[in-house]
Amino acid sequence: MAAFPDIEKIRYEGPESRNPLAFRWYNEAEEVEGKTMKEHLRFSVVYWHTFRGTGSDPFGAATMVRPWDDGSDSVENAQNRVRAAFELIEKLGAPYYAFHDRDVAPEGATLAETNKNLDAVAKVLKEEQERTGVKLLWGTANLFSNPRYMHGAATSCNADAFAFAASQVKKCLEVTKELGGVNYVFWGGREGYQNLYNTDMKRELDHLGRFLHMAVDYAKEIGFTGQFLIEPKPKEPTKHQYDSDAAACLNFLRAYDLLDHFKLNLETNHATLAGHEMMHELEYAGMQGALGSIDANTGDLLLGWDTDQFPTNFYLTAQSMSVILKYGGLAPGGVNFDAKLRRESFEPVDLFHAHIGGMDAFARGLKIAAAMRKDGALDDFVKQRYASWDGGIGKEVESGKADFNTLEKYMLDKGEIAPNQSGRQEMLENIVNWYL
Ligand code: XLS
Ligand code: NI
Ligand code: NI
Repeated sequence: MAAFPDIEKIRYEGPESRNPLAFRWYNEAEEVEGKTMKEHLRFSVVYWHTFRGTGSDPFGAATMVRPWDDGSDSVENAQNRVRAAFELIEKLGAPYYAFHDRDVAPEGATLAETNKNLDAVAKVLKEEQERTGVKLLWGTANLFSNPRYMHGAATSCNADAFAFAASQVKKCLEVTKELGGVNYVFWGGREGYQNLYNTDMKRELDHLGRFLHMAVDYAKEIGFTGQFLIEPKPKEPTKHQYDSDAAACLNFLRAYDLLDHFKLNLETNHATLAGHEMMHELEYAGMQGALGSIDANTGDLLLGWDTDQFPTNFYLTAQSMSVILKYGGLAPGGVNFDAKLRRESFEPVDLFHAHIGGMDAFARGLKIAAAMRKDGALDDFVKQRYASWDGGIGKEVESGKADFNTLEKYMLDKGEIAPNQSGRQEMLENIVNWYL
């Protein structure tokens, strides 16, 4: 039985279309900078929000009661849900999906039973992947929901929690490999702390480093070749999350000699929670060769938590895509909609509206970014702004020829610096608006 019987495959109808169940910008075969939109954007649907989100919040119960879900925790129900999920993903024309082990299959009474449940659901995931051609962008282990992880997983004070988490990641890596996953994500859910009075931070970080090395070793052992990604996020659920932003993650990876094995999965709402724009996080990762993938969503300026809304703002997507294009794209990563419906949007069709909006926003952002890059208005300005480094004293500094003595001599002779020039921020902001 179809989960979405009234909805047909979503088609591209162009910017003039007034059909809310059609794409106005996402035309998967359209080429931009020599690649199709499908190749650039590599859209992915998340299993957790889209198929396990219920709309419950601390003030009220579930609002999203799905007709295909019997509400039980049975393996059979989990398998049926997979079929509904793939119907949606296929009708959207998204080439990828992503999951946590615990979203797709119920936890059993023992680890062995839990693993068995996961295998039973993975079998249906594989069938559906083969039936539809939809692929797995990434798998990840949920190391934060179960109360056993109250103090963290790899950074728990309880060594058994570390061992359990390791077993869970081991299994999840095997399943991700079996399903042909092209990445594997580590989001440090409860890897952080609330208070230093009870926390040995150095010891916890050493353990996290060990844990990730073990994961690297195990991937090698089983021949999993997908890209490993760390997903930064500050202050939620713990006050001090260890992976708080791109810079903190890269410093950690460097300190524990893991830089060669990991890139970053950057999420828009996490960037803003960290006090950064998404563009900053993308640029920071990109310049260090660590731009892996993105969790595409948006926050709400008036609310201070991870509201995980679908992105609809062309300005934001154009900014993101301009940095992504600059660093040569995301592959094998993608644009993963780690986003959820508002509690009031409880009907199945809302899942389509949300994804259509997100996909169109990124397609439009891609076109805007490509148009700006073609004209080179910003690039030329930036290049010209740093022209003093292309020759003379600037070049001597950059090439390592100058030192404090030569610089002092240069300045004593010259007396004062060359006049500064305007940064022209307002003009540049206006130029960006030409393209919107
Ligand atoms: C939570 C994170 C999470 C990761 C995957 O805030 O975004 O959903 O993407 O564990
Ligand atoms: Ni995320
Ligand atoms: Ni998030």
